[in-house]
Amino acid sequence: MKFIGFTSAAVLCLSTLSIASPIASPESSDISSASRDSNGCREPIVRKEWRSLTKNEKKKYLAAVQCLAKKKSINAVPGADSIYDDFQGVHSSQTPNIHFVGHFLPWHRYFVSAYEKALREECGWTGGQPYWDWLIDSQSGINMTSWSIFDPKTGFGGNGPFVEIDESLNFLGIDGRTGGGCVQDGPFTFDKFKLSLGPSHDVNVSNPHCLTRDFAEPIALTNLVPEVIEEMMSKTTYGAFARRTEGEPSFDVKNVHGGGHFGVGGVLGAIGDAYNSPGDPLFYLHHANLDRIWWQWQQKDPKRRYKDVSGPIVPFDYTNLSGGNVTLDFTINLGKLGKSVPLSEVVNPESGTMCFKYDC
Ligand SMILES: *[C@@H]1O[C@H](CO)[C@@H](O)[C@H](O)[C@H]1NC(C)=O
Ligand SMILES: *[C@@H]1O[C@H](CO)[C@@H](O)[C@H](O)[C@H]1NC(C)=O
Ligand SMILES: *[C@@H]1O[C@H](CO)[C@@H](O)[C@H](O)[C@H]1NC(C)=O
Ligand SMILES: CC(=O)N[C@H]1CO[C@H](CO)[C@@H](O)[C@@H]1O
Repeated sequence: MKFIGFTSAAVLCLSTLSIASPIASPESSDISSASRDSNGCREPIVRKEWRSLTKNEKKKYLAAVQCLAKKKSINAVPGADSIYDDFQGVHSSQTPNIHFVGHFLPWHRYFVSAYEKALREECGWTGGQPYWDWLIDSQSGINMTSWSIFDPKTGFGGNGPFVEIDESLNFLGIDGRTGGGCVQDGPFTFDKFKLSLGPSHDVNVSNPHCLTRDFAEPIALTNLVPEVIEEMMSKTTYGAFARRTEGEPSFDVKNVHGGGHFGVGGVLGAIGDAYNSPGDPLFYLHHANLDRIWWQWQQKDPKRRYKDVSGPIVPFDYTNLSGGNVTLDFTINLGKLGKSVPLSEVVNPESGTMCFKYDC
């Protein structure tokens, strides 16, 4: 499958829809309009693929991210200097509890939605949180260094320069890393964008530093593949779907979540650090795409799937040997960035506390 040269939004969506289909049935729109009516979500924000934004929209979005990184922190964590850092800090401090659990997808849906809200309310962004459909790139045959998402003018800038490391630091065995230093072009170079949190996991101290990337093209090309999406989409329960989305903390089993994080972040890149990954603005486009795939999966049987959550409360406790499973009453929070909500308010993006949908 090759997707070279796709430019229009209508065509873009085919890349996963052909897999995600069937079935945006009449039933599905009944369900979502019903929830809109009861919740006042009449005009959901529409999230689009990065490429389908106009040049001007791209410019405005990137400026809004830079703006958030200059807005004074609300002290969600002590080491944050900006609101952008607040988001990274909340993710970092909750990292041990929000990965390889049943609420991985709902927590990240809520988190990205709060970020989208901050971009809109604090920094004048008027659209939805864009997503990055990495399948279009991974299947294009184009070298990763030339993927349009990394364009210095219309994208997020590219790789960092190569930094040699002791292989003992590469505990996941990441293949083919090519960078590791500060991003060198685009809107997020150190003169335009500073992070205060990371690379340590201590959210109490501010350590102003640059955004790093460490492209590992073999990881991106082998994990961001249609076969994995097909496997995810074939699952009939949320528990199985969510577990297949996260995969395992190893590359023995291909997975798209890790493919995005480690393909771009390698060993030394911010987005490859489980704690500090939201330090890379691309995190939000990657997670919006994962969220979209969950949404597409939900659309196949909305009546049932908007109510289906399961999976362990304790990380990796897939057999419930220690902590039980999440239910719709299980609560998640974003610290100072968002009130505590039950999963029932997060499972449907067009009801509860949120009001957004995807273009496809
Ligand atoms: C992509 O470009 C880099 C740098 O020029 C090169 O090392 C790498 O082999 C290329 N990848 C592919 C799949 O051709
Ligand atoms: C950060 O500060 C909190 C209290 O403000 C404390 O409980 C925590 O241990 C500190 N973390 C580190 C890594 O020092
Ligand atoms: C939790 O889920 C696992 C896997 O589906 C299942 O084996 C286990 O019985 C569940 N535990 C409870 C308490 O529901
Ligand atoms: C077999 C087992 O350990 N079951 C546990 C699953 O989780 C619930 C809720 O925490 C416990 O009460 C069970 O003992």
